[in-house]
Amino acid sequence: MRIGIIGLPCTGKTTLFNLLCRAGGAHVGHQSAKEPNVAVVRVPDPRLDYLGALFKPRKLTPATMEFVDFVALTRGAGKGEGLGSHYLSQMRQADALLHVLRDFDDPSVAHAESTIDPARDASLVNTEFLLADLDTVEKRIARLELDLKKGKRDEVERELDLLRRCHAWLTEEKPIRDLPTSAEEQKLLRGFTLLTARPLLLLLNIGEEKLGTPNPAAERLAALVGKDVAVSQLCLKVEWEVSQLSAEDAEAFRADLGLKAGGFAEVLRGCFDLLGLITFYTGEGGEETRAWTIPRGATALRAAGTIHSDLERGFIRAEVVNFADLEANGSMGAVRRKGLHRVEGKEYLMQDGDIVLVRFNV
Ligand SMILES: Nc1nc2c(ncn2[C@@H]2O[C@H](COP(=O)(O)OP(=O)(O)O)[C@@H](O)[C@H]2O)c(=O)[nH]1
Ligand SMILES: [Mg+2]
Repeated sequence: MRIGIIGLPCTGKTTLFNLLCRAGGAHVGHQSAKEPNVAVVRVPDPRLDYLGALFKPRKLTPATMEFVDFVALTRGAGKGEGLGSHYLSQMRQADALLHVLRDFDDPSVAHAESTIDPARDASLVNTEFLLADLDTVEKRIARLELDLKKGKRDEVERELDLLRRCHAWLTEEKPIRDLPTSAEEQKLLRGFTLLTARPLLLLLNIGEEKLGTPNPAAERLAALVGKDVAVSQLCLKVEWEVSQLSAEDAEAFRADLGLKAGGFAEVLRGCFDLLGLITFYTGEGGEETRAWTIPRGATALRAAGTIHSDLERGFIRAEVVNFADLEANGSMGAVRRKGLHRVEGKEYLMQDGDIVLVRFNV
């Protein structure tokens, strides 16, 4: 899973990125000046720690998420101004977008717009994405119409029909994530890599003075929450300060400010939930016990494919125990004696916390 951190200049994107690196012990990759920074962040996971203590594998591997610190978006990016199209095409590779919105007032930090207004900024970036998507859809329609003349029929017509619906939808300034589609069309849509089809987390970077008080900006943004859109808030400046302290001091500091305990790891897990990801586990009695990430609603077959393409190709069945049952009973043996283990087929919808053994043909 790759999460793209986006936003206007000086909103706190890089601060967030650095925090995630600290929280998750990340490996940072940086290819060249034109490429954004990438961090592979280990997702803190108490359930995995529990499994590690129980299964005693040689290796315990947490789920990871990639975070990309994109350059700032600016007005006109959607029409390809500046390096707009280059960066937008990189953003299309992200599975989800995390939009950092400035909601702190600090005269010493420049702002791209003249006032602090997160709802306006959210809609500004949304507009650029709508324009960029319209452009993508128009180009694809033009290409497919040519194909049609060359005599390719059924498939092309199906795709054209969907693209024309996308076009009308975007023209009405509506994001593609809200477009009603069939499961089959969903698959086609994924191939279009449209920005407004991506799940979106709006993260308000609030000023210290707003900590612990009701935030009108958050309430206004709440109106934007819908399918695959969530809103969250953080004071990145304070989070950064806390991250510099020892664990003990950090807890005291958090208690003082009335901040949620548990640190930034908690927030990372929050993103995870908001973005509709679930975790499953493999490796009872093996060399390695490992946590994996898949979207909610993914099938056992897809889970198998996440582990290895061989498992997807040769899939026979999945043997499943849910973590909650394991924790309640204390051992896999006890779970089996109670008949709480299950045998599931390809179409089984994976549940968060499933511990899976995939049987497959080589
Ligand atoms: N006052 C205040 N400053 C912040 C906060 N978050 C970030 N900054 C400052 O804003 C500037 C830009 O932050 P940065 O993370 O580099 O923004 P980016 O351009 O979005 O990557 C830096 O000087 C940060 O120290 C915050 O919550 N409050
Ligand atoms: Mg930056």
